[in-house]
Amino acid sequence: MFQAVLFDLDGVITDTAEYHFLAWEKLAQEIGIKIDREFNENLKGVSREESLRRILEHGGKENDYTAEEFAAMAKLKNDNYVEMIQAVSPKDIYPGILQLLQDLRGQGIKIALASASKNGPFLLDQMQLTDYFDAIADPAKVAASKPAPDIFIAAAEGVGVDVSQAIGIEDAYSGIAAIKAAKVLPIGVGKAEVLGTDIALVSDTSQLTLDFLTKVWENK
Ligand code: UVW
Repeated sequence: MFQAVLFDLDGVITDTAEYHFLAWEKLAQEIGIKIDREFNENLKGVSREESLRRILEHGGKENDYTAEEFAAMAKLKNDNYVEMIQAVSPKDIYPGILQLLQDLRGQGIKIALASASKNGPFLLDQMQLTDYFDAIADPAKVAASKPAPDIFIAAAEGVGVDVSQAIGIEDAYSGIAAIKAAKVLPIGVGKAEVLGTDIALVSDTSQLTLDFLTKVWENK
């Protein structure tokens, strides 16, 4: 049996992936770059700074700003995003997630957060989920962001479980790549076209039951 589950947050525990998109779209518009939901797939699971780099590159403006201007734009996006997430509450937890957390706890399976977002701890608090988490990996302390394995390795270390004994849950391509690189067993929330055909997938979080995770683990 697996000993830990390492969760991404945005798009797995709640719908903040949408708020990230809206906040990036607003910032991009302000600097004359158009982004759409298809392009946004490239930003999912990616750090704030890397997301901004990708947006500037997309608009051909990667050489147009100083380091100070870059930092100011990242801050502007985050200020806007933080304003949007003030209203997040337990009502915003995705279907099935609370039950899964309770069932994992009941079985003594460790739970960790492996999110690239520095807003992760605030969001867990808003949804009253903090107490379910045995560890929250700090994205500011890992050397490389997803698709590098660092945040998943840090999350497993945080709960004292070897990566070979953990399951990772992600909705983003870069996140699944990070889970695989960490040698954790991946489960994807989303479509095979985006996440690949070689991993266990659910189309929505209500299918993320302890029973499902156990079956995926037994068939690995
Ligand atoms: C991400 O966008 C992933 O992180 P943050 O919430 O820190 O901007």
